[in-house]
Amino acid sequence: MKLNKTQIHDINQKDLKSHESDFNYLSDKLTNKGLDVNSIVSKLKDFQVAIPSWALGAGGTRFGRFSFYGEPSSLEQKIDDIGVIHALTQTAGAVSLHIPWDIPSDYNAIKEKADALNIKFDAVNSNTFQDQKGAQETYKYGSLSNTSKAVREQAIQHNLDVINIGNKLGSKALTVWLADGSCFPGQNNFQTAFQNTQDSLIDIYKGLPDDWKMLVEYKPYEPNFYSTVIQDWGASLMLANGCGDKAYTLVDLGHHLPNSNIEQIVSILQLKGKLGGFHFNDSKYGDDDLTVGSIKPYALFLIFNELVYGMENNPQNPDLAWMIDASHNVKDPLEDLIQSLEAIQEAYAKALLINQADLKAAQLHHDVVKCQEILQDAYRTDVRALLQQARLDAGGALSPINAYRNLNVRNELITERGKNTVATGL
Ligand SMILES: [Mn+2]
Repeated sequence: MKLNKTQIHDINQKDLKSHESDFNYLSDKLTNKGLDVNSIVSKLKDFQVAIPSWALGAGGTRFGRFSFYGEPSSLEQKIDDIGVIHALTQTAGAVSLHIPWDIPSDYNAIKEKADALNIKFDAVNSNTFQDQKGAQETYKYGSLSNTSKAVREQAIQHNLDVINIGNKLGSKALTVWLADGSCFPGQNNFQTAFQNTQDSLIDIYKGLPDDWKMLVEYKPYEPNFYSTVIQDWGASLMLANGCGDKAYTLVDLGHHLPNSNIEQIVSILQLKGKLGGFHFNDSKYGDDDLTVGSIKPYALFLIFNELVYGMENNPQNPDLAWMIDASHNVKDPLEDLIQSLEAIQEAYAKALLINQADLKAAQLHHDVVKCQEILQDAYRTDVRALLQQARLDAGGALSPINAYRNLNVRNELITERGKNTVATGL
């Protein structure tokens, strides 16, 4: 299924008048505060977030999996689905592939399809957290950290293969997330596991093309419940530093212990020029992979405040790889991704409203109340008209969810693909 601009344009007509009045009202208000509304709208238009190839089907848990029907059963169909999301939101102009779940069978055909839908290939993700069909060695007791050299070599080779696949598609980054760790005290020697991981990452790094980045993702627990080899940003940063300039830390919102100050983490990593990528989701308890902004929207805004500050003040930090890393059981996955994209844009837009000069002045005068007023004034502003304007300018939908429903996308997909298709992934 492919949406065209005319369909979206027609649906927009109904809400155009009320949008214009909302936008003009907000635009006047912000302009009076000294903000450049055009520049904010243009930044929102430029902000693109990669959709992971595994989020387009219903996510399962270890207790079950409930399909939403019409799921994509091939990489081609996954790209089609991202094309639908991108046509509506104009924010999802990239895909992040998971290997081996999504190895292209015809590289040129996939590239042409993505090109036609305006979708780029963002970071490629390796998978050494489950055994692959026909593999010689098992990752049951770890991959890059394993005490067995043969296992480590197999895992290193897999990552090199992933780089090779990504290279053929135009990707420029490899994301490494390891499930490696231990479930019980005494099971692993922490130092051996860490050193093996460092040595393995260095071997992978040697195979990285010059214009590529390696993104090292961390996570405190799960699937291992006593220790994880790359458990936090400190471990990730040490490993990245041990590899070289092209290796960076990747922050995933859900990969923190409760109440971690994630905004402080991203801030300091940008200061050190070592924040490489960011995975969006939301969580109540752990790595819940819930829709972005559904549980802690204020925390997301505070993170964006630091990201915006970093993007403007830290030239030593490269452009970030943005990706949604969420997937679950109870929503139409495409609607869920649309909601996530909206929440990301909303937090970004609010952060762009913060007057950084005023905030700095209030900080210098130790005016704590004023500091909070500045942040919360931005947070309490309803910025949805800015998001709508950015989408409208780019040919997207004023309300992507309404348009998705009015165009009957899910029913069309079920008619096209049937009820029994299953997307590859977890
Ligand atoms: Mn992630």
